[in-house]
Amino acid sequence: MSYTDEIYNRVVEQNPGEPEFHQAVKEVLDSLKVVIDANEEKYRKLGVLERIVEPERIISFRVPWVDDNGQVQVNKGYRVQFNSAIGPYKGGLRLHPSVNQGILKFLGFEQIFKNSLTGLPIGGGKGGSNFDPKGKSDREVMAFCQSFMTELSKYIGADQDVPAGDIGVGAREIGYLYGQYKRLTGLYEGVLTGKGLSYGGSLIRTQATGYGLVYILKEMLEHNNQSLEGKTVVVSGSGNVAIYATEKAQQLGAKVVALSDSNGFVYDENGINLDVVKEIKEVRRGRIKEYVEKVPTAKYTEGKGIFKIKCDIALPCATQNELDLEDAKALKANGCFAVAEGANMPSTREATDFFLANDMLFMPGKAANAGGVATSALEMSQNSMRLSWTSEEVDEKLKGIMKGIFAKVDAASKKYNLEGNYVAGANIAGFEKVVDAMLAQGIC
Ligand code: NDP
Ligand code: 2IT
Repeated sequence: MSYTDEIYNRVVEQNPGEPEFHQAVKEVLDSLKVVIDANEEKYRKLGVLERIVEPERIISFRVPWVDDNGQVQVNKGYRVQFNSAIGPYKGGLRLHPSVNQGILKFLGFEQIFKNSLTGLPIGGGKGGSNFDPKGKSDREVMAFCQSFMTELSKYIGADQDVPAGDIGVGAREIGYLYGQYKRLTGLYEGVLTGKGLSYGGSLIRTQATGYGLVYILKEMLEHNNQSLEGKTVVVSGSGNVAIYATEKAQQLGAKVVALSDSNGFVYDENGINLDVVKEIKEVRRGRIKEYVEKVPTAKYTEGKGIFKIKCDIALPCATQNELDLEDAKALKANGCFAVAEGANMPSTREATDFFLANDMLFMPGKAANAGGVATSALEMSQNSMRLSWTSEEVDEKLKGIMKGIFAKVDAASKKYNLEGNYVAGANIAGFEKVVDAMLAQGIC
């Protein structure tokens, strides 16, 4: 049996009940076969793959807090510190009822290669809780965040592990977490990114994941003699990534016709009015179906089905495995020719394989959504220097980073005669830097 297959079997056996983690590991190992086979003896002896699939550390803890009725609630809290070969652990915190250790391991594993692709000195980590922020008062969210940070603060630091936002964690939550970290440690340092601009945040971080997604999409299209102008785009989700992907796609001349949330999706053939969406989602924390109250010509549909809408380009920006084989086939049948993932692993393995087998342009999340964490690393740099860059400066750096990621992914795919397979390219290019750093640092 090949070394990669052997390690995949070992991961399944040793990590029961963690299907998303198995899925993420399998995709990476399948891509790495061409690299590993050429150096199999050396990599086996050094236990490279055994080490890379095992988190350096997982911290799991109790998060007790008091709700508005005076009732004590208890949630599970986690931080997966996956790999620190190239820098301090870096990755978001997710607050969603579906969160469990397996999901955070998949996200932490993806983060290792994503962070490597940015070219910046950041290792891979992820954390979060099964706390559901939906319907909670600001005071309840603060009580949860303070309790969560009371435990987490023992394990993080500006040069150790630097969390940020993810699903359910935005500016409000980062603010409460930061305030509690400061009270507990007395340190005013860059321990979190995605901070508010008045206390050490970076301009453009809020927009960075969505903007970066569209920047690399543009690179991919131009490289393949296509352009974004005049194209019809479907974006799933309506959170941080979806909103700013829509904004940048519109600025660059595309028409975004649909957005969704976990209840359903809206279709607006005239192009989404983003001011309406921002007011619903960023100000009122409402549901996407409220869009049709403000724009009566738009249509709301309850449930799944956003990828059945006719489009040229699809940008899944909600959550893992939201786009399955049936969706992939519908996209192709409707003339969609390019997909770039704003979310982490939004396409199932079957959908990804379908895109690749049918010559669709496909940029996987670990390359396509890396602009968020890259700008987080820029926030860390600014905090260390005690300086702030202008929007233009950060945006220019972000553009350069996304261009650089496309070039690396493209070059790695060509090096192994897999031109156009950006899944293989991203996994290989991300892996090469991490493994080089790991081997240089000895057995650790
Ligand atoms: P938000 O919480 O801002 O928005 C999440 C969006 O996805 C909401 O519209 C939400 O709908 C929807 N969604 C979440 N979970 C589900 C689900 N189980 N089923 C259907 N829809 C769901 O999160 P972000 O925009 O920050 O994150 C979106 C994706 O992008 C995630 O995969 C995240 O890991 C990834 N990502 C985020 C980065 C960042 O900087 N924020 C960076 C890189 C990747 P609802 O409100 O109904 O729950
Ligand atoms: O998935 C991700 O890359 C993020 N949620 C952003 C992480 C970060 O540290 O900015």
